[in-house]
Amino acid sequence: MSIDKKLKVAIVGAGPGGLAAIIHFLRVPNVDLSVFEAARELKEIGAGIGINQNTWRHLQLMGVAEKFEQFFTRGDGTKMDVENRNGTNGKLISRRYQSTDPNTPARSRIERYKLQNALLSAVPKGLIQLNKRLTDIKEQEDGVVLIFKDGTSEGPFDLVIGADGIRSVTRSYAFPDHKLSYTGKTAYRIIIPGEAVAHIPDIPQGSCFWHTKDTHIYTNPLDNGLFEIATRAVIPDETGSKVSWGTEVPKEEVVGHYTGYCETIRKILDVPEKWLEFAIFGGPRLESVIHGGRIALLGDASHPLSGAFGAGACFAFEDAYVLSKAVDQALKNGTSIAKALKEYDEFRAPHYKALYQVLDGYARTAEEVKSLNAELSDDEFVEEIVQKGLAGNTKWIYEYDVTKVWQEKLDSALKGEDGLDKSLAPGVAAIAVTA
Ligand SMILES: Cc1cc2nc3c(=O)[nH]c(=O)nc-3n(C[C@H](O)[C@H](O)[C@H](O)COP(=O)(O)OP(=O)(O)OC[C@H]3O[C@@H](n4cnc5c(N)ncnc54)[C@H](O)[C@@H]3O)c2cc1C
Ligand SMILES: *[C@@H]1O[C@H](CO)[C@@H](O)[C@H](O)[C@H]1NC(C)=O
Ligand SMILES: CC(=O)N[C@H]1CO[C@H](CO)[C@@H](O)[C@@H]1O
Repeated sequence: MSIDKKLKVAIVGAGPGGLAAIIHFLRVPNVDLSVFEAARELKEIGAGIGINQNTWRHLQLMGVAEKFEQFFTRGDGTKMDVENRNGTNGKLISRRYQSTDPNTPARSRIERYKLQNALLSAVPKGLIQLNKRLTDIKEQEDGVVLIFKDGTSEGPFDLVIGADGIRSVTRSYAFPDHKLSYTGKTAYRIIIPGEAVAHIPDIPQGSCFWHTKDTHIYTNPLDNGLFEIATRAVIPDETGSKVSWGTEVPKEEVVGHYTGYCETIRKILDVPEKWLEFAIFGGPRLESVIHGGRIALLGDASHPLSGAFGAGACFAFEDAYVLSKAVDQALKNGTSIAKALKEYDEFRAPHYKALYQVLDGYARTAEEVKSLNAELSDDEFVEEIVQKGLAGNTKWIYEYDVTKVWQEKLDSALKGEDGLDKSLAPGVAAIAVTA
């Protein structure tokens, strides 16, 4: 590619991952960016999203953390962070208070649209083309062509980034054998005014997980006086009709799954007349998320973790960062985009693998506890699970600083195999200062 020709990059999807990709790729010199989003307008579904330490780090990196009032809030040691309770009788299993560390913002949970608005504030107006639903992809010698539902096509592009979420059309094209299926689990979620539940006794002051053997419920006071409820239920889909995401269902479809819970929960669940239903889908784990040297997946399009770890947006941010850095390096090195994609793939795969191992560990823990202690009561079971696994060692996920790890990779590449520091060699000096 000649110096004066810009790299034509297309991003498909403007969710958290796509927006982060926009922000990071705008920082890469010599990129001509196009963004296509299926929605007619950018609006978020009524749900909450957790902002953990790592998410804050990325919001800072993207220059939008200051948009959040919560970013400036520091714990004074008295504000409750998260509790685990016995869902059957409400008994406290564990409790953590918000950190007093002046260097870490409070862990907080906000409405999703706020996250979207903050990211959008860093995106030039008009860059995102709305009402552009990708339906097909064509690979040509001169690049990748995107075909949309409205009959138009765009391209060719030198790089296509599939940030089109769990039902990614980009993924279906790149990995035709990858099929999503219903996991047998459904989430019901809703945000209501806090005053609607204020009269109910024993409402926890912070996030709370209420556990029983097969399901759990998550309650959480949000900012602005709102109250969020998120539940999980095991619901077989005999008719194969579960395809919905965020559809409205009446109260009657929800409360029946949680009759075994304590009174506080039953009273809380009785308040909303309508809920949003999220049937949870999953698919085989992809070892590689790139295709043909010109297509890369990120976020839920690459690894839909269905809300596990409450950090899917953050994983998408990490992906976007690494992909942009790898492409930036390729442009500076004068190497191919295919090489950048390979680097992206090789950098991210071990991280996702480690996440999947945690999930496998959870599944094993639940099975082990069940098989070793068949006579355990529901509540003892819950206690064991929480102690052993669910509240277990996932700290590294939230402490993971992708910018640092990426820099370490660069640094070690600059030191030759003989161990000598080559960073001052003329050819690579420029990289060292601009990385
Ligand atoms: C129940 C549940 C709870 C969760 N809780 C949390 C949480 O607390 N914290 C957290 O960080 N994460 C959470 N997540 C995960 C988080 O929602 C996702 O990981 C995150 O939204 C992924 O962002 P994304 O940009 O990859 O995909 P998405 O948010 O799905 O965005 C994809 C975008 O692509 C667009 N699109 C789709 N198809 C096309 C097409 N064909 N053409 C053009 N555009 C298209 C969509 O309209 C959308 O705007 C949760 C997930 C679930 C299921
Ligand atoms: C660019 O050069 C650096 C330093 O030599 C190297 O580590 C990296 O793998 C190269 N990346 C690409 C995409 O060419
Ligand atoms: C461990 C524990 O406290 N379990 C309790 C959970 O709730 C049930 C039902 O109220 C009690 O019987 C358990 O003792």
